[in-house]
Amino acid sequence: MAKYKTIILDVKDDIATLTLNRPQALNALNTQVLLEIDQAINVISANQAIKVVIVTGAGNKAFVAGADIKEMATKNAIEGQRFSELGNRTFSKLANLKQPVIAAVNGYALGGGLELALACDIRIASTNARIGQPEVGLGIIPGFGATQRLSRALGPAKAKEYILTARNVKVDEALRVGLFNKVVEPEHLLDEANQMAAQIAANAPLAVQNAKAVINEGFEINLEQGLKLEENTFGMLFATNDQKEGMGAFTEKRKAVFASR
Ligand code: CO8
Repeated sequence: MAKYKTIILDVKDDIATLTLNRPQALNALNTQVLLEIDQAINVISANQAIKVVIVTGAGNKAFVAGADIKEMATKNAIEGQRFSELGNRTFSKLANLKQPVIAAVNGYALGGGLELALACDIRIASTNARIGQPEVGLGIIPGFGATQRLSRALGPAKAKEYILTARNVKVDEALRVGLFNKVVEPEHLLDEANQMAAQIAANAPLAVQNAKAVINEGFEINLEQGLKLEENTFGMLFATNDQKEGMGAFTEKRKAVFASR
């Protein structure tokens, strides 16, 4: 089992919870955190038994208060670019993980923190969450994906408003614009995330993973190509035991038991 200093990876049954664990720095993302997230993704990806992943932050104040400003403060242009590349590589790997990922946003999700949440598939937030992209107030632009993922999520006008004003956005607004799927009281956040994870985990794993992959891929290609990809993947799933089990269970009026084959 890998040893981590800045994150906790906890696997219970078929759900993995990855907790960013630097509460004294509001879970800010430094190089070590990003490298450990990358390691954890490798572990999760190799474990067939894990069906869903939850990402959250330690403590009751922050999911992630951004990239580590103290580490970034002395970087030159080359080092800044390298840091952006590391963040983008790590978050794209998370976004492309075959298992679905739920962000449980338990407080501030600013800068790199919102970018981490945007790399997740679903975002559930606690009522004390605050999001924002404060980078232009620090003399930089978002560097871990928001110029691309926030505009794909919200459209360019809203993404530009958030990135150019750098303002903090409260939960009601984030829910209204569709950045959060759900908002719950802080004490219910992890339960809510686990409930949704269990609901996903009860479905055919290959179908769940392919649905995620086809939706993701659809953003990179045109509609015709996307529909073709859907048809091919739909057809491919008829060659799985999960399809036989799922439809067999329906006709036999029993609960399906999926073996992910
Ligand atoms: N980096 C490093 N340390 C941080 C960060 C951060 N992003 N955020 C908080 N901390 C530290 C504080 O310095 C403080 O440490 P210490 O006790 O040693 O002074 C501790 O966490 C607690 O923070 P506060 O005392 O500030 O807590 P408050 O409750 O008063 O305030 C806030 C909470 C409002 C969240 C405040 O901490 C804050 O504004 N933090 C910075 C938020 C921010 O600007 N984030 C964006 C960073 S930039 C970014 O994410 C860019 C991503 C892409 C990078 C591309 C690479 C080139």
